[in-house]
Amino acid sequence: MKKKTEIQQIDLEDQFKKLEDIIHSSNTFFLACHINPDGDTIGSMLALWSVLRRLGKKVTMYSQDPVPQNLNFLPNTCHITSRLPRRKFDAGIMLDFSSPSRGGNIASVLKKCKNTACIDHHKTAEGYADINIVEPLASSTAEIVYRLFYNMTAAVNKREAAYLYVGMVTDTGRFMYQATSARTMEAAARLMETGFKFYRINEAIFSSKPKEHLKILGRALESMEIKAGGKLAVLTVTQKDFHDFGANPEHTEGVINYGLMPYSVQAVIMFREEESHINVTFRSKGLIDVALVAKQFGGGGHRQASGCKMKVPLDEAKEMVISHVLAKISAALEKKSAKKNKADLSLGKKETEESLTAKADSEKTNDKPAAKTEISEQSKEKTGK
Ligand SMILES: [Mn+2]
Repeated sequence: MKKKTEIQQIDLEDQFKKLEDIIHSSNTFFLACHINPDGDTIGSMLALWSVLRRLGKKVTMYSQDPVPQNLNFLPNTCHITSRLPRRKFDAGIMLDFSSPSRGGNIASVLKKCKNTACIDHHKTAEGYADINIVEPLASSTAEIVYRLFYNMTAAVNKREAAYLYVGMVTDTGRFMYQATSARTMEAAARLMETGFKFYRINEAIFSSKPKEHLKILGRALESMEIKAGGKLAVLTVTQKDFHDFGANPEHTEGVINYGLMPYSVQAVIMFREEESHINVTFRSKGLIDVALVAKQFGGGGHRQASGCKMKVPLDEAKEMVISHVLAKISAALEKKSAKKNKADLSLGKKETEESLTAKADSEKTNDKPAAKTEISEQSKEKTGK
């Protein structure tokens, strides 16, 4: 296990170096974010755009879909175009997506790029570019872009730091999800040192919502079905819901997370009925791997957050997906209880020995607390100097 990570990291450093070389030897860049863009893909793209421009490069930022309203406050989003360029580029860099189709209709542009690179943290990344900086352990693409700049010794300015912070704080759910690491916090800390107003960003992103979002949230919560003895929550948002409030799919962002809130729930599925297909998203607390579930239906993502699209009627999609997830949950529970039984059996043998040693230990450690206080006071004195 450890070996594998090490090999992966050596490869990654190699890929970083290759991208750095391409950045230095190229003049024109095509940057692309994924469809239905989020804070990570937009923040990473803006940061890279800004640094490349400071290096004197010509950079085009492309997003097939418009920048979501809650990110519009970011400076320079007006430079993101939704018109597919026809010209050639020295390099095309794709940010935060695991397969080229997630970038929308960019295939024709990629063909005209001398070199292509992908910077991503999705487990299901296909390695579709010439250079693939894919780090599934990273919290966000922004965290990887931070490392790229660090390796390039490109110091980020206040604004670039804010862009990368946006990517990290959104993809980690405010540094809450499991993918958040000491490395993430360290990167965020270094970014904060530039002095941008992170509280303004947090407020703009997390405390301000369009009323359509709140209305859709209400409907989604009302639709909540609890299954698998409380382990699974299912949320459904229909076309009627969208029509009733003049809302669109963008207004369901973050709604799925409420499905994980009931105490016993381990996983949540949200079905969103769109005009041409059913969008299905998954979240898991870890009992089941929802990246695998999504893959089963042609999608992808992470162990704890994933999604897929299905071209069947809503009822059919629900039936297929829910029965698949229920089977996964019961298999996981069976596996868990088999493991526990095994552990209980071997514990039963040891238990008597252990409780005896524990008793003996507690008898001889009467003076332990005092010793501990002494040590901590000593170290306090030390750090005080
Ligand atoms: Mn991301």
